[in-house]
Amino acid sequence: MDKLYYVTTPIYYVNDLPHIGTAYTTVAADALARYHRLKGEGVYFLTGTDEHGQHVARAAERNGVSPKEWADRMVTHFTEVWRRLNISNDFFIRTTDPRHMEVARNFIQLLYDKGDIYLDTYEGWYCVPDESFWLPSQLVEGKCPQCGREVEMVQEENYFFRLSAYADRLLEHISSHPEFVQPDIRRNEVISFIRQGLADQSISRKTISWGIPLPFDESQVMYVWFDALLNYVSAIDYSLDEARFRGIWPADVHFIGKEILRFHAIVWPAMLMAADLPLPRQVFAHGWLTVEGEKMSKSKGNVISPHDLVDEYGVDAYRYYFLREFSFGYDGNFSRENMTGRYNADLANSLGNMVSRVLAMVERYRGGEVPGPGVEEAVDTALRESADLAVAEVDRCMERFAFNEALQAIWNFLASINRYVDETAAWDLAKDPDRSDRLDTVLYNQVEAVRLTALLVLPFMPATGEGIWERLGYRRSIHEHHLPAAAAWELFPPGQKVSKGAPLFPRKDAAR
Ligand code: ME8
Repeated sequence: MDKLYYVTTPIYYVNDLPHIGTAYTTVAADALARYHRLKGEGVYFLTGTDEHGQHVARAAERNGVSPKEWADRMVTHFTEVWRRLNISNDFFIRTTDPRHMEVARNFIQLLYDKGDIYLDTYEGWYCVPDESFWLPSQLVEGKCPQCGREVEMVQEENYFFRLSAYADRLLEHISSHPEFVQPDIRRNEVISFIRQGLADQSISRKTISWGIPLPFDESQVMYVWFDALLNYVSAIDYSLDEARFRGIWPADVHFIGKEILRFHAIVWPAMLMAADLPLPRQVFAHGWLTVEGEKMSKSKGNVISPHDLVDEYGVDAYRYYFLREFSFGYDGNFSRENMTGRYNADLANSLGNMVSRVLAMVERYRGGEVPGPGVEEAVDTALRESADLAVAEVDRCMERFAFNEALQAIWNFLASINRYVDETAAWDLAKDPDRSDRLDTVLYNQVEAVRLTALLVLPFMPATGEGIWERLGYRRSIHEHHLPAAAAWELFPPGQKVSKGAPLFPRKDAAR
């Protein structure tokens, strides 16, 4: 069997509720996973939660419950929001899963046995919310250089991973595999960071008890980042089921936010090299979203829950907006006005109205039964060609995770369909009984274009793809059809009955 296409999101800390930032990565990974399934490939899509560490222990304490109880309570917010956003993950990993803990212990033991782990004294700063160690020289005005919050002095005997020993190999790998860290700006950042010299990484904590005990020294627990990174291999049974592991690893892509690049593009590959495991094919770091121009933060009270937006716009409009509006890889700014504008222009008008118009015409002129096509004219050829172009272009864009460009290509096709509907003017043809054959062809082509639309939007807007498919009268699921074969023109079976159904995206009042 072919190796599965393996895509991951970061595993999110259970302390924060999921918000539009965490959902951004997850929705993008979902669209990618669904696109590969649409192409008939086997896919493994992983997300989950990061549950150990000092800040989780402290939050639990503040709330008067054990860390595990706290994690159990918080994790339901994640599973619930992913269900609502129609996230099709194949597994949900929790770092408190006994299997994960077993794999993490096997892994660290292996590195210890190979001599890549040693005991030393750590003295430096620690940012608890970010769970990151910092050297005095790295602090910015005495605060965490990452998040600007207070840091704490840590002085304890820790185990260290010989990260420095892998610097040359890492540089070599990144240089000879330009696709390994993307986008290029992140790749350059990683290269210059490694060139400055890598310090060995503390990978255990002595004064913390909420974590995975080290197998070779039960008085210490694994550093939460070492533990967390291992989720990518524990979920697929590294060291437990070799055949399963080899059928999925290496990851095709780890989607992450740019702030956790170093862990994924330096520490993680070095850990894998130390364990003699193949490296992921790519680490792709996307940008950060702001809200109405500001960084999201609990203290500002501007954190947006996906639930609120889904209540307001619906799940597919949510997914569409975030993938269409922002260029994956770069920072972006969320605004409600902008989302409403896109909803009305792109979804209510270009997509929703077009589907309704086309199906209403088949109902009106042919009692809902789609006629067979006749002789092709130039305008029909142009429509068919724009469909082919969209299918090819979407594939090229998805190859490089350019979700917004893929959607742009689909919307170019929708513009062609709308043009075709206007130019062929079925309503005029319907008045002339001599042009009945031509009307058949026009109606058929319009429906065929709607069929392709359903397939193309499916990874981005699964419920919409399914909803259009149903309106097209198919009994078998859209998920049984795969690209590129299903994109061939004239596959719609003449005689099948379609129905207009309810509007897909009712217009929104802009004055909200
Ligand atoms: O870092 N814009 O978890 P985390 C875009 N547990 N993406 C955002 C975002 C924003 N404003 N805010 C968060 C951790 N994200 C670790 C990861 S992985 C082995 C361990 C997304 O809960 C983005 O993907 O802080 C970012 O990398 C992630 O959430 C951080 O989630």
